[in-house]
Amino acid sequence: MTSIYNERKTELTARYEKLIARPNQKIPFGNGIYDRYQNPLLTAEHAPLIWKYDFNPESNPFFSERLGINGVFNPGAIEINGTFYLVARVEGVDRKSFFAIAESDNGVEGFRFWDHPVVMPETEDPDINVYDMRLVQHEDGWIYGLFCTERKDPDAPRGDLSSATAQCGIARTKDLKSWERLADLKTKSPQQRNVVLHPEFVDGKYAFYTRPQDGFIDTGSGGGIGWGIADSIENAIIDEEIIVDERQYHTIKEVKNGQGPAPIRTPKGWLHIAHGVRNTAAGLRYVLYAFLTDLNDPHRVIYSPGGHLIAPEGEERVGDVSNVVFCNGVIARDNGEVYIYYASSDTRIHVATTTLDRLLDYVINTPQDPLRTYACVQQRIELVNRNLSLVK
Ligand code: M1P
Repeated sequence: MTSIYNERKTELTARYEKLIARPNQKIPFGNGIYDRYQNPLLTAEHAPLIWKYDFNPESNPFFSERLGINGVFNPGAIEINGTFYLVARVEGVDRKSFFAIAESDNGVEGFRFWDHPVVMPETEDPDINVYDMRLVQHEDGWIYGLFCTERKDPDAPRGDLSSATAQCGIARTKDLKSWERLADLKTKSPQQRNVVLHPEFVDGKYAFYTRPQDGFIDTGSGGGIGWGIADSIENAIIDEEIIVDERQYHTIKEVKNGQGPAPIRTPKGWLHIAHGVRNTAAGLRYVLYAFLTDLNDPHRVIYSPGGHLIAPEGEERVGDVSNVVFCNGVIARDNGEVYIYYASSDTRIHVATTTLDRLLDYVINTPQDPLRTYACVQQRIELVNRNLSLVK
């Protein structure tokens, strides 16, 4: 028995260390807007062995998994003193998600989880599941983590064990290690997901991007990326939500959309990355898109390029929830580099790197979706004709 224990532990440890040390290269010749990388940054296999195995040979003679990990995805992201931190959504094989922090020196490889997952305090109404943290360094000095807290719908009919309510949990920290849980955000919407704190005060108040919706999955009469103001963060209440970016028929955000990470302040406006969802015969398809809002009026869209910025490709298309890319973490460095952390198919985490200049060029110079085939063809013919006059 001890030999099985020793053999498996030694081999699995070596494989784990090799995985963490694996270099990651840019995939050459991208679309000019950003670069993808060969390997995902974090997967279920990146979960430390001490999270999964009982290391005592007497109680675990076969060195078998005791608490398996199903997926690692949808991370919040922040840079502190030159180190890149991801607060990943880690999903156990029991379907419950929790948060855990992984760090890297360069943001594209070498991410290693801390030994202990985040201990997120509960409110009086305990969360059944928590996920998708948006990390925000707010100008009030705190780092906030806003996330989805999910509980069983108290009004679900007897026997319905699937209906749930999603709301926005709020916690804050100074060091990513100890977290103070605040009251959940209150809005008039029965469901909230993809809520994000704006990094600056607006007229001395806290501003939020929201996603009001009627059902847990379906937006119903709701949807769109909303905007609301709260006097306090300790007991945040939004009385009125206005819609910043609406869903639209026959676009990438027809079924629903949601703010990604907190927007990035740029000289030209607030740069947003969001996700849009449409339905297909094969189920929902999630892609990422970008838009720019006014610096002094962060809920007013000033540029809105048509189509997606990132769509699932290759192995990204397959996973627990296939045909999904989702982003709730971005790092914009002082030197102009931008690291977009996105997850594919609710399974693994990737990075796309670019610069603020490239993203602004994309957002400002990419035409809007003209919403009709005829107009789309006209748009493309104009491009072709301009190009032909240049190449002749
Ligand atoms: O499964 C895809 C995504 O679905 C939800 O996003 P949304 O609320 O926009 O539908 C979230 O549960 C997200 O975590 C998940 O990746």
